[in-house]
Amino acid sequence: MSEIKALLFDVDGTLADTERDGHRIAFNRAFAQVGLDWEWTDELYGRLLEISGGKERMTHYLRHYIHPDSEPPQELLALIPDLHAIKNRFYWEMLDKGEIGLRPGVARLLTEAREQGLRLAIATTTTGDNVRSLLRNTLGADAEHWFELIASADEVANKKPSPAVYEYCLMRLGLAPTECIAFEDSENGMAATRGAGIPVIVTVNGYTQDGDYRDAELMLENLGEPEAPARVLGGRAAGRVSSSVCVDVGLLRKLRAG
Ligand code: XBP
Ligand code: MG
Repeated sequence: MSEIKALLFDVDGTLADTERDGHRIAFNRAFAQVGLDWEWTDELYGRLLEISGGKERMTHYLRHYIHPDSEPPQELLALIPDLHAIKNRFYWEMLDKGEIGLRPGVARLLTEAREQGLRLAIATTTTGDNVRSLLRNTLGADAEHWFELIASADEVANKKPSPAVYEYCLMRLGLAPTECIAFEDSENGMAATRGAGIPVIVTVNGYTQDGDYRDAELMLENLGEPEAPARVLGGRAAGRVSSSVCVDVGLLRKLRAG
């Protein structure tokens, strides 16, 4: 069994709960700013999250919810890139104001992994600018340099569930899939890791908790903290760990040892 050399992190939903109270709000502000009466409620956004990528999500909404029976007007389709840029500006504003924090255990595990010499990378379908803004505002000015690689929609066009972003990480890091562990929060994310052959730990959130994560090593409520361990909800290795855990490098090595 190979030794763990790198941890690969998804961003939205995994490092932070950015979707419901971050991107969703920012999308709605962008719609209002350009005079569209679209409103993505909490419930609707949960359904739209099936589509990875903000531009793809808006295009899907336009085609399937606003114009289900005909081709949407060209001017609306052409507006999507601008809407996405406006949405991201509202999103950065929220991050700059400190309105979005990291999920439990994330800062702790990243810090410990660095101390133990593990390599770190990001594998996301959002943009590099969004990742850097989140890292800067939650972990500090130099946090983007904690990661040897930020693989985002800027580098890889095919979004999750495609394994492309994880395959790109493996290629850039020069590692075999079994030398890595990925962290994801959703079925699309897990499918991307599995397509690349990388073992995955899934920390679910309100939008993703009903998914099927039997192929994950562990399905958890979050990464846990020593004083507040996270409940183990499923996964292939669930029988080999306690009913609640704090995910640290020791636990990751234990999982790997089988
Ligand atoms: C999640 C996504 C993204 C975000 C919005 O990415 O699918 O589309 O919802 O970000 P991941 P953008 O979980 O892979 O980090 O608007 O930049 O796409
Ligand atoms: Mg995610």
